[in-house]
Amino acid sequence: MTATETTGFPRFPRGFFFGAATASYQIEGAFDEGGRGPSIWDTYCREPGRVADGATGDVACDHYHRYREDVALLRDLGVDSYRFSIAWPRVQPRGSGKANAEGLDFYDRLVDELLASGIAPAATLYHWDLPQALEDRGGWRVRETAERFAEYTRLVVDRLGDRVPRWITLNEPFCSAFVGYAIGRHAPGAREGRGALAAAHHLLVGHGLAVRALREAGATDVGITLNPDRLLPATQSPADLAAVRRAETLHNDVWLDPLFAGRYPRNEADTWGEMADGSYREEGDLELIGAPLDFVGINYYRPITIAAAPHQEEDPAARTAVDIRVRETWREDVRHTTMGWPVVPHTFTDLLVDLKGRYPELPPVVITENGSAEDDTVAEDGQVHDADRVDYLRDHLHALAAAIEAGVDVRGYYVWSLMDNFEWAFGYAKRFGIVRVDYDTLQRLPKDSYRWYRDLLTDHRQAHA
Ligand code: IFM
Repeated sequence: MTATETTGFPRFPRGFFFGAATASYQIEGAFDEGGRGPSIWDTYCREPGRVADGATGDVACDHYHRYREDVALLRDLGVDSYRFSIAWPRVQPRGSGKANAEGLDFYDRLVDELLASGIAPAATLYHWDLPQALEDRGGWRVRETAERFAEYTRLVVDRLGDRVPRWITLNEPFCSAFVGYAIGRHAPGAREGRGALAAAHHLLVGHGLAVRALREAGATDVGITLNPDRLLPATQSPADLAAVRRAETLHNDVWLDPLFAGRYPRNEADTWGEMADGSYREEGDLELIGAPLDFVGINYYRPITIAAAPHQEEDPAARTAVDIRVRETWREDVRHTTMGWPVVPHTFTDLLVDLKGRYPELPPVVITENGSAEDDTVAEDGQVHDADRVDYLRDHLHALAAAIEAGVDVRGYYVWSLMDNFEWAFGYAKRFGIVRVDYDTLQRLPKDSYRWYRDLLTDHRQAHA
């Protein structure tokens, strides 16, 4: 069978690894246990109207107490690796100073449990849960946060570096900077212009400093996770094409250019004008940010179709926000997941091939997230028959295999997510898991997609036996 046939399992090269991913605030719960301090998400969730149904991560999936059961699910699934994130406020409750031993103890136990189950831990150092105390001092708008991030990284790698083989500095800094500081749909909920651009830069500086700390501790498999988008114009009109170029700057070039091309994005003045004054940059930052990586993590879910939109000059908030005058349009021709995201698998291949063409220095790729939120229900037989998710995963894995055949060096794939969890501003309304979580009883129930993924992994092993 070739990788482009979409029936049956796609084929991956020998040595290709498979995993499942989660993130601390989305699953752990235990928000006030073990000396954990408040994060920006604890604060944001308590602000009325921010999160659907007033949901919080206070309990989430209670993974903090049930991690053994979750590792057993991973073991039965047969994954090679588990990608989780470390909650900075568990390690440094106020974002600076000495480590909170109890916080590190939790990750120590988790890592040992994974290793005992034959699963390689992959730790993300920052998946959006900034200690609130640091936000109170300016958050990612200020360079000090990048320096604190390096300090925190050192504490974590000193404790876990002997057993965690793979490290990811940041998850989707696009969301931290722009969804958090420009459009306010994520914590801390700010709507700013220059503040968001400064946050983007300081996240990259924090990444560079963290890489340095990890290298000093001897880490040899280090990367960053980005969510570059496949941006398509709604029409071929000059206005829509210009809107796509602005969106490219924001979604892609801000991150990829400094990391893999040694430059700041070329279109930033056209996109933001004076707001992008660069005053937050210092000499040497580009060298720091562009230090070689062992892999780049890519999270991919859907393409975005872009049309030009007028400046919202009547909205005072929009005037100060990072306003790129674009809007996403709905596609009539394809299925959408419950996130409202269009399912167009070949765009996954296109994105990866295009990235490789545009960034010759791109390191090997690891897909650190891919999956879909679907309308799951428990059937009369007590099972979740999530056929739409199985189709989504199968078609995207075929698209990934096609990118590899086309010459992109992809080393592994993590499904998002191991289990249903707190989907940020959507609360618990969106289910991405291959394991269902009953939020009343906290019981876990593997879905059909879990069994499909397990069979894929078995097939992969047999093919290379
Ligand atoms: O749940 C999120 C995750 O935290 C980051 N990447 C996208 C996922 C789905 O929205």
